Amino acid sequence: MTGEAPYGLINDAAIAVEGTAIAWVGARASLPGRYAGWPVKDFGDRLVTPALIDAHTHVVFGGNRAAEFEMRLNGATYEEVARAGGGILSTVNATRAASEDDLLAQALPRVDALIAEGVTCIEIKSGYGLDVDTELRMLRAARRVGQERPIRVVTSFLGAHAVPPEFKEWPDSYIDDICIPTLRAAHAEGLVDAVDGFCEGIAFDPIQIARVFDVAQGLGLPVKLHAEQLSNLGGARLAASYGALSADHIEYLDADGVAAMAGAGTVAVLLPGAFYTLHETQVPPIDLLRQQGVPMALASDCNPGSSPLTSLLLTMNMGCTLFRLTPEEALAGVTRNAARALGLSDAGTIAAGQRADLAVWDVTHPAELAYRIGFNPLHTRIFGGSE
Ligand code: DI6
Ligand code: FE
Repeated sequence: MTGEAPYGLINDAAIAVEGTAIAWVGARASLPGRYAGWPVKDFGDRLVTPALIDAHTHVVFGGNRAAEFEMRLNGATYEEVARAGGGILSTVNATRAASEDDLLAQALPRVDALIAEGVTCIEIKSGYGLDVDTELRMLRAARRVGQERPIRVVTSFLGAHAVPPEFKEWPDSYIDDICIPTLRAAHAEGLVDAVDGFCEGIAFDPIQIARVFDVAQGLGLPVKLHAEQLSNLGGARLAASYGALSADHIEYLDADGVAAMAGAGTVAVLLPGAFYTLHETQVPPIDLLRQQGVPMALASDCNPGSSPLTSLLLTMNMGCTLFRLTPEEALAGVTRNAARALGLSDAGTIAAGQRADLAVWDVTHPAELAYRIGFNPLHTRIFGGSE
């Protein structure tokens, strides 16, 4: 998947893998002589792509929200759901009540579903603890996912996800007295690869997010932001001003925000699972992002409320059907641009020097990956050169 052809496709290709990395890729007829006699794995006429990368997930959390899903479909109002203990705070309560082992055990089946579709790298956020101990416990469980399974885990600290009930009237105090000290503690423990926030009327405003980002910058950590999901607060512009890796959701992003992201090289992470689950009708400004050359990634946003989704293939289909991405953009969105959204330069493409993280598919054309609904054509998943 390099070169100029659509998808960078090479027919009758060979990939030389040495240890955990790709050493050479090209037409089989041009394979350098020094690989003669090496062990060969013949995948026939199957398609090989970079392994998939899920660049935005909340797979570590306690409990689920199926009961609230059912209540709403039986006619309960938002208020009734909230009074019955539903919504994001029900996940905070269930996560606070869960041990690190519980959190890990609950996350692994979700991760396994992703792995079964050829995912070899996943971002995992904190943000359902909203207190020091639980945020740290979530991040420790996230790190352990990468020890328990053959998958690379990249963590994001999302202390600024929601205002916890005990700080309902004092969101600024939550940011200064809990969120920021927790970020420092998590960083000191080596648990944080990036810092995220939720910039929204129901969460934190740009001034509060900026306080968290200032600390991230001081610690040398990259930032990213849930921005413009339900309204436009200028979150993407703020994120871009900090050189953010990505701005995520962005249904309500405007032209200024797109220009700011283009200028900063900030990736647009599109989350069609949340769009679908929330019956959103405002589509992200795909044409503007294309025109301005903003790289677009696609991710599951796997979370118990707005996107209980553990399929990147379905995410690709939704990206095409709901957002009108091309199948080629969808594939780039879960490979090359997903890697970029995580700041990874050694993943997401098939090229010499990259990690040998590959997916082999029982399809004849790459468009089939996004085209089918609820079908998994994965043949072989290769993680760091190993099946
Ligand atoms: N945006 C979302 O869609 C989720 N978090 C966020 O920042 C919702 C999380 C939840 O409802 O549990
Ligand atoms: Fe999210």
